[in-house]
Amino acid sequence: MDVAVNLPYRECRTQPIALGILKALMPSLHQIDLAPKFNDIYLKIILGKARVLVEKHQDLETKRLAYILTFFYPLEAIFKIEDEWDEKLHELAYNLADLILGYDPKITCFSTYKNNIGLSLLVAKILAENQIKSIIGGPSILWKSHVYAKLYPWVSCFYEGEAETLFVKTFKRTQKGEKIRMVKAPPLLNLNASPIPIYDDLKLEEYDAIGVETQRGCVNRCSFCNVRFFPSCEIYREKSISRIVTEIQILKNHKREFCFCDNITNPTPKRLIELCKALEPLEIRWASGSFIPRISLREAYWMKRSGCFLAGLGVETLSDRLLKWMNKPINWKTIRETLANLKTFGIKVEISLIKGFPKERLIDTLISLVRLLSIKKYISIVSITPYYISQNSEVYNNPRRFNVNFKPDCDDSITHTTVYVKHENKLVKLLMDIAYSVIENV
Ligand code: B12
Ligand code: SF4
Repeated sequence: MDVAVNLPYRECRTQPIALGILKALMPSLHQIDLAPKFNDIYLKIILGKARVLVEKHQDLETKRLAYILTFFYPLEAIFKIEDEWDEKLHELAYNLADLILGYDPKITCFSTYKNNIGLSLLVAKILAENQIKSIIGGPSILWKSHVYAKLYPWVSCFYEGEAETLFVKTFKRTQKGEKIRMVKAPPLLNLNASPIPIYDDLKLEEYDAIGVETQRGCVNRCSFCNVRFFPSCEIYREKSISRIVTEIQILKNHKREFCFCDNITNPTPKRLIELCKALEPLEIRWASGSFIPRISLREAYWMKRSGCFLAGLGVETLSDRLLKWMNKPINWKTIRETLANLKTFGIKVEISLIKGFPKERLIDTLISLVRLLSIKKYISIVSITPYYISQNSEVYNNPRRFNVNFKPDCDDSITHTTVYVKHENKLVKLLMDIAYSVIENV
């Protein structure tokens, strides 16, 4: 039986939607999500390797550390075993391959993120040694499938873009024994034409919430983000409200908690209110991690009425100066009002911040700290992500504007990030680190 697989490490709060779409397109595929069972062990291996590398390379700008900082196991480990952590990685890959072999597939389709692409390549290699073909797709295959095809000859096909348009054709050609190597699939123009995902082989009850897409792409242009260059996010598209309702009606037989797996859940107040009004009669509970903190009292009211219990806000910083550099369409006033409005209706809030954006000065960090203390009562969780340069983002395309210098040979084709040189005053850096450690514990 051919299989569609998701390997660790992928957070298991929601089921992998891509596997649901692959099954809907090709019902004979069996879905296997190995993340819930193996995430912990894989994370332990990544962190073990990270410790070794940090001790070995004091220079935090090395490529290998850039990988590790984004939970990425160094790809060299596919070819050579250097220490006990590489050994553990290979042992895990053999275990995972054994589990997949138990289904006796001829073709394995991997859905990959940058966090599990290395492991997926390694498992695909073991499967290839057993004459099993593989197709690898997902957001880790962005626009450089030709690089992957050259580096990893054992993979039958690297698939760039949305499965809806060319997956079935690609699968059938692979089945016939054609050597395709790579596919650049065009985007699906009408998102309502994406099939309703089927999760027959996954236990949806095991996840915290059921993930649903309401849109793809994003209407904003934040300077640190490259999402609009993702083959699946180049064009902003929305599912119709009635289509979203149909999907949820089917899935709510399994669970009543939902999570919108979007880049942006509130593109406009009109769309958000329409969505909430349509969700209200369904009597579900829902969350989303992708809100722009620009939510009025009326929107907050409808969010609550329709069952919203958690709003994740892309705040990034509380300094207006830095928000302008980030080209984020918000400011301290909209952030503060949004938090108060959500609090009025008892919606829990998680805010995300970026640490170390190139234009960040000590004063910005201190402003964030002081302001955060003043709004502490509105926030349940603060999550901080260290800044790294995403290729094709505005910062990457205009490094001079952001005072960024790249190292030679600094583009990484696999993580789609870039290592850069930062000229920092050590004392300033220390003070910023202290401020962020306070922010983290607010
Ligand atoms: C929801 C979401 C989350 C949620 C839930 C994830 C989950 N379910 O486990 C949460 C909040 C937990 C999360 C966390 C993180 N996430 Co996240 N997340 C997303 C988001 C917004 C949607 C994912 C989704 O379900 N999309 C819907 C499905 C249908 O899209 P898809 O998987 O891309 O599949 C389509 C195609 O890619 C293709 N396809 C997919 N698989 C396959 C396989 C084959 C064989 C083929 C042919 C085609 C194919 O067809 C599908 C249909 O068109 C994406 C952004 C985005 N818009 O994709 C980021 C994204 C996936 N996350 C990302 C990251 C980096 C993270 C974090 C590491 C962030 C952090 N700094 O901590 C963490 C940890 C990730 C982890 N270990 O799980 C990155 C991944 C980057 C990359 N290049 O791989 C993305 C792309 C965001 C970004 N712009 O950087 N995330
Ligand atoms: S950071 Fe979020 S809001 Fe900004 S462009 Fe990227 S996906 Fe859109």
